[in-house]
Amino acid sequence: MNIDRSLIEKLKSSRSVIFFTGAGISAESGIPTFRGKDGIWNKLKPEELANFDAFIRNPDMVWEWYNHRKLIIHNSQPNKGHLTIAEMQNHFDEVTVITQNIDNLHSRAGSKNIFELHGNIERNYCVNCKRFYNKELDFSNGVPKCECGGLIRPDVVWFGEYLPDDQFKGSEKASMNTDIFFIVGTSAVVYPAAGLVFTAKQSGAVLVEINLVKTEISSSVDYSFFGEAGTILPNILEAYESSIVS
Ligand code: BJW
Ligand code: ZN
Repeated sequence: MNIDRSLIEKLKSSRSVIFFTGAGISAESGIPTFRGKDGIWNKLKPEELANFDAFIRNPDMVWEWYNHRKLIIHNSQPNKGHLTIAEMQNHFDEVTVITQNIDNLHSRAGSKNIFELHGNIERNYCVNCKRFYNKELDFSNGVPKCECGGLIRPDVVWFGEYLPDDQFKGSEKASMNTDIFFIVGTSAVVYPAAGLVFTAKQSGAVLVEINLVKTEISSSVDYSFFGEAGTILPNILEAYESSIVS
């Protein structure tokens, strides 16, 4: 694969690198994406599953969906894309992962500095008293309830809900101070997460997109790579490493 010389030169002079990731980076681990060719939302309606009103209306259905996805995630492993991003920590002073994914695979791959914009499927909390329940939940008597009687929900961000303030503010600050901003495996249609691309651009970062197809932000980036993240990321790292030794 041909990696532009100018991108490698930019990487060589970079101190800080961000990887902004979406469902596409986990696709090669066997976790379905939301949109696109094999996206789950070709079959299921997001508004019926990923919002609070749907949960209150039909908690069984929403929990069934999350338990199904939990099982897939539990049985999956980080792929070459996640592992290459973690390996970048050996090459740059500051490597930040900003992920929209809830699957924990960046952490399992060894990335240290991670902002999770849409929560994490391993955590749960009571909708009433907000107490956290992070151990295995008991579904033997229907959907799990808190000691206070409230419904327990997954700690993820649904449509119409605010993103965790610390995770979003931290991501914004990092995006304003980075040399290179990689956008990997996201359709970039969900806001405010996708807005970070423009925060980074306005702050002077070089934008690099890796995706199977063109997206909403493709016309705004400096470099585009079309293909699988698990192939392209290792190729970029390899080209960078060989430029250091030569
Ligand atoms: C590969 C690959 C491979 C495949 N290699 N690539 C109108 C305009 C603007 C905004 C809005 C609007 N109306 C409403 C809004 C706001 C709304 C929004 O953005 N809606 C738009 C969709 C229209 N946003 C919100 O509601 C957010 N909150 C908010 O705005 O708060 C303020 C507020 C509060 C109160 C009132 C009003 C406002 C919250 C958004 C929460 C999103 N939640 C979800 C579910 C999380 C939990 C869970 O996982 O179950 O987050 S939705 C879903 O989309 C999930 C994802 O994180 C998110 C983004 O998806 P992502 O990651 O980009 O995946 P895909 O599937 O879309 O794309 C995969 C890509 O990978 C594709 O491009 C493939 O080609 C590629 N790919 N394989 C490389 N191997
Ligand atoms: Zn409670």
